[in-house]
Order: sequence, then structure tokens, then C-alpha cells
Amino acid sequence: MRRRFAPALGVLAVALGAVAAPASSAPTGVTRCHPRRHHPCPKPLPHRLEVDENDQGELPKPYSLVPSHNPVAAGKVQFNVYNFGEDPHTFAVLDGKGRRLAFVKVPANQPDTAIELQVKLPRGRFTLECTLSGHAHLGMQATLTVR
Ligand SMILES: [Cu+2]
Repeated sequence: MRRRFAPALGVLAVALGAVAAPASSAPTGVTRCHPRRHHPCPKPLPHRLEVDENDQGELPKPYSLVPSHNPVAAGKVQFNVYNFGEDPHTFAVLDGKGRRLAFVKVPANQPDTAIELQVKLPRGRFTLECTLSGHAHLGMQATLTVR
């Protein structure tokens, strides 16, 4: 009996060590999530998005400005702006106080060519809009959340 018992204890000690080691060496602040359980891991937010501007919609909002992702991640954000309209437009990023952080002209008929704009954005809510007179009111405006 003794001969069998001793090796069994050894195996048990190794097993306990194997279980205990990862738990004690796990860094603090680990997100408790699992992709297939009821606490799914959140997808990382993108740092890049497409913005589609158009002036060919239907009344009462014939104009539109639609971000492909919302929210996006804080930091350097890349906007790829496309103009599906017949007229030239602009694209501006405004902070919560209406201050213009970035601006670019978006030539007409550019459905396949992105006008690229990189802006460093902190967390918060920002307004994306065409700055041409009346265009934001007609629909070329969106609120972007940055987290
Ligand atoms: Cu416009």
C-alpha cells in the first residue's frame, strides 16, 4: 500500500502546482470575458472609418453624411471621405464646443476615391459635417463618439 500511495501524492502535488501557477502569475486587471459565454469580449474599436457624403437623397433630407463606424477608438483616427454627390462638398470635424479640429475639401463625383484625413481625437463626442452653407441642416452632419 505504501508504495502505491507515495507516487499518487506526487502526482497530486504536480497537478495542484499546475493549476495554481497560472492563477498566481496572472496579471491584475485581466478582462473577465469569453467569446462564447454570457460575458462576450468586446471587439476593439476601429481607428479608421469611411464617411460617405451624398447630395442625391430624397426630401426632406436630400443630403447625407454617414460614418461607416461609430463609435471609434480614441487616438489617431483616419477618415476616408467619399463624395457620391454631384456637387463638391467639404468635411470637417468639430469638437463639443463647435471648434473646427480638421477640414478638407471633397471634390464632386469621387465615389471611388477617398479624401484622406487623419485627426488625433480624445474620448468624447464630435460633429462631422459639410461646412457649406445649409448642407449640415439638409443632412450632411453626424455625431461621432470616440471611446
Ligand atoms: Cu456639402
